[in-house]
Amino acid sequence: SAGAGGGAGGGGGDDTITMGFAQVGAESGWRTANTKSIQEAAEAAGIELKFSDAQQRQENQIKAIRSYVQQKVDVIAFSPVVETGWDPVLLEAKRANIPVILTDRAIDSEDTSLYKTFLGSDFVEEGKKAGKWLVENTTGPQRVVELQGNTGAAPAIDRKKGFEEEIGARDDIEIVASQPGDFTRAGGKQVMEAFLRSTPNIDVVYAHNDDMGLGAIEAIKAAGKVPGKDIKIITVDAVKAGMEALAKGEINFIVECNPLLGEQLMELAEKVVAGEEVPTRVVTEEGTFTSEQAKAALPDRKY
Ligand code: GYE
Repeated sequence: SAGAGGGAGGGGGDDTITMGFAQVGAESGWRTANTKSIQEAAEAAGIELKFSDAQQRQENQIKAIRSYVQQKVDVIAFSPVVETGWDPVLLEAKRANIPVILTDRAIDSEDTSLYKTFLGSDFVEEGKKAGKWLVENTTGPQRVVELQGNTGAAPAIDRKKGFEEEIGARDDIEIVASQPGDFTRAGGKQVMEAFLRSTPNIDVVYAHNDDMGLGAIEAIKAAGKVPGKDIKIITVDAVKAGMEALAKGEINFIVECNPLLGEQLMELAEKVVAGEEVPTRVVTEEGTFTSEQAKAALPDRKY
């Protein structure tokens, strides 16, 4: 189905699948790797991809989804920038009989008929792994500052929740400040600079992603302190720049979050378009890294 004879894209006529994908943005190394994975997997599967970047704004994502409905794509996939507020636009897709796949991030809606499946990580579990490391690898009082992802995003909400659950095991670990740094390096740096001015005796930074942790490293160095030693750093993602900082000892522990979802997404899309049953939840498998493990893993790291 090379599109000969009037199949002007948009899911009509031939058997080429057209997918509309509404991406969150390009805020982090994770997101860049995720976008690349989706574009490459679509190409490999022969799926025609319409791709949009919402620059971390929900209204842009809603507009993109609406335009995919108008273009009558075969399937819509998106990674919701925040959890709430999706019902109206997803109802439009449902009424147009266009299946929706959530990828990477979930939505908060009572109506589970609005999407076919959700492919992505268990963010609560990631937060727990971060908290568990801190509980098991430190002694004595720990004053923690937290750099959150963007307000209302599933990974920000869940990574906070899982972390808090685990550190509850120790009375002497306390989150003394917590602010959103929007999953960006610049955001992490700015919030960390403010924390260093306002909050005495910081022992630990818990950043919801590598990029914010890398921004925090810059702020800590600028304040004349040694990242990884004077102030310990725990992050989530395990992108290359994060792993390099971990190998150097500037980050102490990283919880992995796998961005390479493209192939699984295309497989799910093919099934959903063919009307086959798919599981309603597909969880990504992932691990954690210490500094030694980062050194060993880096040479083969793809992103
Ligand atoms: O951890 C962060 C990105 O939704 C899992 O979004 C994703 C998160 C990822 O900006 O780096």
